[in-house]
Amino acid sequence: MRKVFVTGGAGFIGSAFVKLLLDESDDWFITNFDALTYAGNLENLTGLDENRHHFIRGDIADRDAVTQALENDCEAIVNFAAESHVDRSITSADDFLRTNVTGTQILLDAARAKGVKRFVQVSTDEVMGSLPEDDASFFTEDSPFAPNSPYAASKAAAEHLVRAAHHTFGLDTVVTRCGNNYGPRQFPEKFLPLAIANAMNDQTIPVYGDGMNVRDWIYVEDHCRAILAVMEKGKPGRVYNIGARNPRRNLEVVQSLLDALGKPHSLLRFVTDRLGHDRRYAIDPSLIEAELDWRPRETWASGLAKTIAWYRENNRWLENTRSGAYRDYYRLQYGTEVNAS
Ligand code: NAD
Ligand code: TDX
Repeated sequence: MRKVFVTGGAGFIGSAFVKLLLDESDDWFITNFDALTYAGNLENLTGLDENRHHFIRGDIADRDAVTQALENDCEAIVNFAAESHVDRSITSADDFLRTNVTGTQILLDAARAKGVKRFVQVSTDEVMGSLPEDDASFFTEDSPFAPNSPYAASKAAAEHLVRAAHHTFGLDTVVTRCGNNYGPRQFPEKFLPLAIANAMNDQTIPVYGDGMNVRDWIYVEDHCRAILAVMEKGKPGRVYNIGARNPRRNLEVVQSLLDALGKPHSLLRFVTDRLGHDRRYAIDPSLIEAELDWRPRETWASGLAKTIAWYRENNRWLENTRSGAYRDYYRLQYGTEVNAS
């Protein structure tokens, strides 16, 4: 068995990656290390093969817990664990620094101490800041760092620590930088599942500013296949941008959703803009396409249809995540109540 230590595997992308690994080959044994914050959900992991997947509740910023959980002879650490929501980082950056920065360094130290063969850091396009609105520029692997939110700054800091571990200690590291993921099991603080949940409940959808901000959208399984390709075939020390060549304005995203759900555009509400809101992200994925022969499988239409179908069929999952603390978060963030069905 090839051992992989996945952190944050009870979250949105991490759980999709765990499922993909288990589906792709019988060779993998996964230790899934996750603190189960508000974003972690054991319901995301139901039905997995217990002979090949072992869940440990633990915090990547807790050195002793990491040292205890990480076995020798691991093929790779794949680090998904993070505080991941930009709006929460604007309210308070404390948890972002602890998990995203300190946690990453603790994992890097543990990887060296236990002889882990490869360290995969799951990063984000947001470390490169915002592109100009009116040109056709894209982020490449050589784009300069320019993080604009506390979240992006914490992910940029983590990338610097990964780079330093490679340069100083010769640790085999690879970094992936992806854009906006969508798909099943995404926590409904993020724009797309929030919009789906609200629309399904005939509640208005808050669109920040003028709705003309551009995000580059990718179906979560396509992102996970790219991470797997980088884990298995990426060059040591390299950064790989991941994108499906699918940049879209937020307004267009909501309108497509409402059309697909058969709901009126009158559900759309412009609200006060996010502080420091990045205007445009667009990713050039040429390197991973050429070097690792990776391509996305889903189109925007097919990915969106699958996503909507999943939320329709999993209303219980959605309403569980929208209960309790989510209601307090929503009230604080939007000044209105969650109107569950
Ligand atoms: P998520 O918020 O859905 O899940 C994060 C997971 O990490 C949760 O299960 C949570 O319990 C766990 N976690 C948080 N703090 C932890 C800690 N201290 N120790 C152990 N576990 C902890 O996030 P996501 O959207 O699945 O994102 C996963 C990764 O991908 C993050 O590193 C994020 O920066 C990156 N990323 C996300 C996107 C996106 O569109 N969602 C795009 C690019 C990159
Ligand atoms: O209520 C909202 N209204 C709105 O207009 C929310 C929550 C968001 N938005 C806008 C802000 C963004 O322009 O929609 C866009 C997408 O917002 P988010 O889902 O919060 O994602 P974003 O800020 O773009 O960051 C995401 O992509 C990069 C992930 O959350 C990060 O983890 C990832 O690194």
